[in-house]
Amino acid sequence: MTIRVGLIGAGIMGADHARILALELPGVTLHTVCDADGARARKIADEAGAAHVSADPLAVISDKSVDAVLIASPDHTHAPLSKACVEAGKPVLCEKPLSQDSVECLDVMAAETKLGRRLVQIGFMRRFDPSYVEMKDALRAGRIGSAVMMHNFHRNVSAPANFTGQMAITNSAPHEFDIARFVLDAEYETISVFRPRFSDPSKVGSPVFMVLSTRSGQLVNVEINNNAAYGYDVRGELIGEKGSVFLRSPVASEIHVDLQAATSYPADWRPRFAEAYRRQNAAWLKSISTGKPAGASAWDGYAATLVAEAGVQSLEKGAPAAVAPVAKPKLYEDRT
Ligand code: ISE
Repeated sequence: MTIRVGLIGAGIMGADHARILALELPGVTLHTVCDADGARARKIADEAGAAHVSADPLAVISDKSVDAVLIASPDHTHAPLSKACVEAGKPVLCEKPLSQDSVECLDVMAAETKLGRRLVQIGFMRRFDPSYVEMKDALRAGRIGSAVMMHNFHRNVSAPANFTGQMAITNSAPHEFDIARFVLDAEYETISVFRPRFSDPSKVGSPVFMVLSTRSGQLVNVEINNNAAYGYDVRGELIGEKGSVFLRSPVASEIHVDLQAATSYPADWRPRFAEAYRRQNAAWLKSISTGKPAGASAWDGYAATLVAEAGVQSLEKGAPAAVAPVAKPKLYEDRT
């Protein structure tokens, strides 16, 4: 049995997902590639061996020969398309963030609750990254004692062309909001966002520095610098009462020349998280076969969006903002 996937969005991440499904994972066929840009859809479909292209996401979702849907279209389409998948009874892997508006996340959860089944997995791929997995495992095993703090650094070479407004907080930082919450197994209470001096303050995606507190008393800091210039660089350290876990990024080689030793940085997130994406997508396909949800749920998507919203408020007001979630629906009680 092969799972026939409809891919919505053939941009950077859509193309990467098409490649992973076509070349790296068994038991899956890329059935349709859908994009508003027909030539782009065709190119990605040809590269990945997909037989069909489309410009209509809703037609892909309702197509009876599509078993599951992968959404990698622009952020504002994520929630409505995920909801349409749930209403069509189809499993969906939706790129992060689920939405930039927490009310839309509630809508998706309401659709799942009505159905009585979880069909949405959010593309928080760091949950599958070996270095974060080891961090969480070390904490769970008691090796570093109780968690006290977590430092997070997220640097891009330059802000993506589609960045507007506060997307450092609403598009980039959700990765950290989710992974820290996942590693610590804790919910946030407050967030404070600060903006340091930057030579071009009007530049979209200028840096932000955030401090979050959890309901279990830990502090989490997050630096987002979408215009770090030198490379794609994600760092992190979890501090426990008896020790700490420091993330290592995969580096294949180190060059020694001219009296120096050097390693290189990737230009974007795909090489850094290649293994995480592959494991995430494999887990998604397995969850479709077994019917047992994997990875981040719509509730996790909501949690990240809610804290991002509070972060934007904090930046605007220049004061800490409270993170106040709705009661967790029963459907999301089981953590994966
Ligand atoms: C982008 O959307 C991603 O998801 C990347 O992982 C992240 O590094 C980047 O900052 C986001 O804009």
